[in-house]
Amino acid sequence: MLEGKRITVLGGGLSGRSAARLAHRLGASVVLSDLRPDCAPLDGVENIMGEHPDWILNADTVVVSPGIPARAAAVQKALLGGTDVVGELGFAAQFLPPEMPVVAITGTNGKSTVTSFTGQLLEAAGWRTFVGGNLGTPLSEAVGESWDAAVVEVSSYQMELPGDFSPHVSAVLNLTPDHLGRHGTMESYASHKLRTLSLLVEGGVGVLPAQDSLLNTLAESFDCTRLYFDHPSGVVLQDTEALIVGQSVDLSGLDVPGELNRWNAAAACLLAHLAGMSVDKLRPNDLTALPHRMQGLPQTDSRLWINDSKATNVEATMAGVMGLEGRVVLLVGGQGKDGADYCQLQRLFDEGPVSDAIAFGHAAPEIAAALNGHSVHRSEGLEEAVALANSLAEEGSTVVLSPACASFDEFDDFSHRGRVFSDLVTRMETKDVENGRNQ
Ligand code: UMA
Repeated sequence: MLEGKRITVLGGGLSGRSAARLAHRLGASVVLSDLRPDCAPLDGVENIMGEHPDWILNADTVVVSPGIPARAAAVQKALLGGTDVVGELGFAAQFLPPEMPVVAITGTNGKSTVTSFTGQLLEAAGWRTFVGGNLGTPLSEAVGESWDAAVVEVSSYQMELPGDFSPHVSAVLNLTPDHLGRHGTMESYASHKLRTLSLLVEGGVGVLPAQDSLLNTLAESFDCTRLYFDHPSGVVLQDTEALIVGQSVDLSGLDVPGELNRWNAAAACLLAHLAGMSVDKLRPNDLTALPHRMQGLPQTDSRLWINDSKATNVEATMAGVMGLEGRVVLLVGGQGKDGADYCQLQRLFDEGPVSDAIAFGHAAPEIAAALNGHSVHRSEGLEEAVALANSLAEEGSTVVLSPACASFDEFDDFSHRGRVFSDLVTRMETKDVENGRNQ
């Protein structure tokens, strides 16, 4: 399909390697280039590591990894030279069968969970479903296999050079400031998120949160059918069921904790239905959480421990923790982000379920000050925080790690932090059992 074509791929990470392998498989002569001199070479392609020299930009197509901004010198030079320049997602999308339903899911928070849930629902209902994109498996990996549907998490980075990516359903879950270092302004960030609506196939459906007036105003100019989360035209939650365009789906046995997960499950039911699955085949009670995202850990006593390490900003922590029930001990902290407003967390005490918070890591002093007047404890690092939570949490209560901060003061990334948390909880519970606490 690409015989005789010269394709240059910029970035030798997950997505770049996957695009380069795909282009090679389709017959192109491929250059893979990464600024890191120690980037591992790929078989079957020309590897140019340590630089992006000008000559590699003289190609039929330059494929750009999402982590490389469109304003980067190499990308700008390729564009100025008239070369076809496309992001990895758009490059892969042109090789997907046009009739295969593609669901694009974006937003600031929750998009990985809703992507995973939508994929799980379609799989469980009998459709072979590709689940990936920003979530981890590049879309290039979907090409060449036979799928009934693709559910794709889309980042604002991937929407800088979207190429022919054209979903059948596009959901924007929510929008709060993020990635401003890359996009410069909130307007620019928002316009990249909303681009998923402008790319819809003819007759495609956009889904937005009914209550978000900013998103709805921004989306007014797009000429597509619109449905809404939290609205009878799309999905509403009612006690133990979700109404999907008016049809009931039972959520009474949902095994993922918290009100936020109930919403995520309901949203996923709507998206799976819009992909073409009939509502009566949807089984949300069998959904399992993604690691580190409101993930309930195996219980050994009547207390529930939740790993929400992926909550790296205040909004994500508010959304996850506010919907928990019973008495909640919150572990919050890590490496603070510029401009974070920890005072918002007060609402978790005043209007939400939090009885005690344990602030840990670099941001602990700032968080403790913002929560002055509430029951806030301080600890150096996560290990000490877990031990303290163990002594504070009574029978029947919930302990949630939902840090509202980045992890880099103590860990490699959020998943490292989440794994350490799970290990600490397991070790502590084993010790408790040995010491007779749980007998
Ligand atoms: N590089 C260059 N030239 C440059 C800049 C970088 O060669 O000018 C090289 C780096 O040296 C590095 C490579 O590019 O080797 C990294 O590429 P990348 O950052 O695009 O990373 P990938 O491994 O390809 O992962 C990407 C997404 N990463 C980003 O968007 C930053 C992954 O999302 C995604 O899972 C993966 O593709 C598969 O689709 C991660 C992410 O953090 C999870 N996303 C952000 C988020 O969720 O907030 C948007």
